[in-house]
Amino acid sequence: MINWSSLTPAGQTEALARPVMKNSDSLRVTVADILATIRQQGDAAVLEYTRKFDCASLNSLPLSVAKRDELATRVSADVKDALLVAFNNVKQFHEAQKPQDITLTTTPGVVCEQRFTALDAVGLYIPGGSAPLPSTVMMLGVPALVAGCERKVLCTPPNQAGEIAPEIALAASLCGIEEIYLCGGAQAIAAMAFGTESIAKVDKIFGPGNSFVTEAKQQVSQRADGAAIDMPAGPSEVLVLADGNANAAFVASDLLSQAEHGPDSQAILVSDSEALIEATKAQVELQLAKLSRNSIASRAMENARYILTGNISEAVLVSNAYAPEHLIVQTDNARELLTDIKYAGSIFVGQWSPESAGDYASGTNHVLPTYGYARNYSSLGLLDFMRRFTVQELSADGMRNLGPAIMKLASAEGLDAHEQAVALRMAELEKGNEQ
Ligand code: HSO
Ligand code: ZN
Repeated sequence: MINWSSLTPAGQTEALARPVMKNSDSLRVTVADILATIRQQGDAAVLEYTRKFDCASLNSLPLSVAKRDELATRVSADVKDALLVAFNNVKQFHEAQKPQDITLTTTPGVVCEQRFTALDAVGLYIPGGSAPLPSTVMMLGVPALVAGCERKVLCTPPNQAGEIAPEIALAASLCGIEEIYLCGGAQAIAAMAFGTESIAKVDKIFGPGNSFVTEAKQQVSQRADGAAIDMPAGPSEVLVLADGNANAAFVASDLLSQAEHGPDSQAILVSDSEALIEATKAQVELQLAKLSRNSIASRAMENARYILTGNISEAVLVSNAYAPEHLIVQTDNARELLTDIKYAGSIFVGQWSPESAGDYASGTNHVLPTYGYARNYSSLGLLDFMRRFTVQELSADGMRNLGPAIMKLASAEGLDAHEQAVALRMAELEKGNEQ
């Protein structure tokens, strides 16, 4: 247990430090090599990497819509019902995010507009790994569907049978995803960013992944011939802020839901109650023993931090300093703390709001800024699948009214052609030629 007020400022920074990310030079070089190979050799290279890492017998990257639908029929009825509940809530919440266009007259005769349009082609990356996540297909696919993106491309590594999990297929079908390619890792990111014979290039790539995927996303986002990306990523994390009245079993279960994602997951409890911290630790031991992913969760919990503060306001300051991906507030009057909470990817208010609700089914998006990026990045939403642009129109009156200011500024910047573009029009208007 860390006693916050006994730490020096440097000690406090250290107590909240995240693990150093392994963007080693060797990772950078390996990924750069993969990207270059895919750009030169296209499908053949993607297929070769996929045979090496995922499925030795794979002979083609696309998974047809017919196969998607056949796989989807294998999902049990109750899982299908649950997926539909989640799909409907996520869809409702993202539909409510539709932005309003703006039309404004700034000066008489000068009209400025802001409009929104869907991105044409989006690439959705779904990792393979120890747990295939159909929930993530929905978190990426639903906003793409609601935004109206013309092409929704999903890349995910195949299993050894050269297929994908039936739940992934069903989630893809609910979201209207028709282009599915059986590939993963940096090679999949490269294929979507640069395009290959069978995978046409996309405009922006979304979704979580391992360090290779994250590095590949960073690299393609820096190239003019690459693709934009959703956000930088690091290991997933939760910070639970709880007082002495919180239910220790609930708190422990929230820490463990994060821990079971991966050995590098970060779980932090901040509380003003020593008794709650002790009770939570005991609950963690009890619950951990029964988890099927016990070994993953135990490794993550070795790095868990329990921080004791003098009061709840100080606990909020600790949370703000950490800027967690998920913040769970289990205190009396939890909602009242919202005004003081500055940085968090998503906030779960009160004891009946576990992270699992947002991970699966409440409606909010579970793709969130990790690694402290909650300070300057937002949770994924509809607008990430859209582009904003402006329109303007000046009438003759608008030109008369605004022209002098434009000419003054152009001349102050020494940009004669800019000034001329207005002066010529003003001269025409002075002659009475308004057509
Ligand atoms: N907690 C993860 C999302 C997830 N949880 C998917 C379960 N399935 C990152 O926010
Ligand atoms: Zn989760």
